[in-house]
Amino acid sequence: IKRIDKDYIKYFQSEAKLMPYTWAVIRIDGCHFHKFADVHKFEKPNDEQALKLMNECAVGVLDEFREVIFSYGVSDEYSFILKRSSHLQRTNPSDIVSSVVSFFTSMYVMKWKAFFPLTDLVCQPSFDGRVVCYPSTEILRDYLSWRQVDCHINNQYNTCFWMLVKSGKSRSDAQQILKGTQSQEKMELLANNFGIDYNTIGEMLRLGSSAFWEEENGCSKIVVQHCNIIDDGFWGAHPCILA
Ligand code: DGT
Ligand code: MG
Ligand code: MG
Ligand code: MG
Repeated sequence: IKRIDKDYIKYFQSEAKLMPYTWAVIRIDGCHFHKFADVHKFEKPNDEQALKLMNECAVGVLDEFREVIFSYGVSDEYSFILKRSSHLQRTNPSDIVSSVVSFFTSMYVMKWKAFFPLTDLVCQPSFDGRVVCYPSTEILRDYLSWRQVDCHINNQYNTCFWMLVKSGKSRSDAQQILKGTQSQEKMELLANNFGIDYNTIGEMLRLGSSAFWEEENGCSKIVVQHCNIIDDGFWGAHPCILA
């Protein structure tokens, strides 16, 4: 048997590391979930069970990867924030991302029936993932705000779009009606045409979901809340998360 110098082979492995003392964010996103949602007949624009399944998987990730201190999810994506001093930050980024992605995906499959008892899982869900390091808490907060603003904009648009379509408009007509409209106009469209006060739509749909560790009566547990993470209020009430 030919003997191979192991150091020589290892030389080809990339040793890129996460930047130390930064906030590392792993964001996973469902692959082709447009199709996955159609195939499994997810409700439009939002399927509450599908979102709750995502939240359950996120709770599983927090429980398994104790370096994750906060997570935020919307639609088919979830962002996981690693503690700044996390030992994971000293390992290879691809190890962390692939571990979280594979754990999340298998959890999604394992928990499927609990959330969709009447729907068979007929194709494999898969997720992609990436990790990005943010050098300051301020930039991390901006990142989270960006995701929550995205949630708001998409949800408002999709709510209007599907109300128009369900009321008999064609998809292209609905698109045309909404083209260039501002947030306020969309609120008025929902109120005037459908009697819907946008602000009364479920918090999970409007604000997305945050899963994080919370201290309660002396013991820590993972909670899922639907709160405003853009304003200072939430962070002021939970100073330990980004300490
Ligand atoms: P990708 O990420 O490039 O592989 O492609 P997609 O199709 O996953 O696109 P993405 O991630 O930009 O958008 C998420 C898609 O997932 C969106 O087009 C609709 C679908 N989706 C997510 N949540 C729901 C839901 O609650 N109900 C329905 N009907 N569809 C959903
Ligand atoms: Mg994607
Ligand atoms: Mg996707
Ligand atoms: Mg997505």
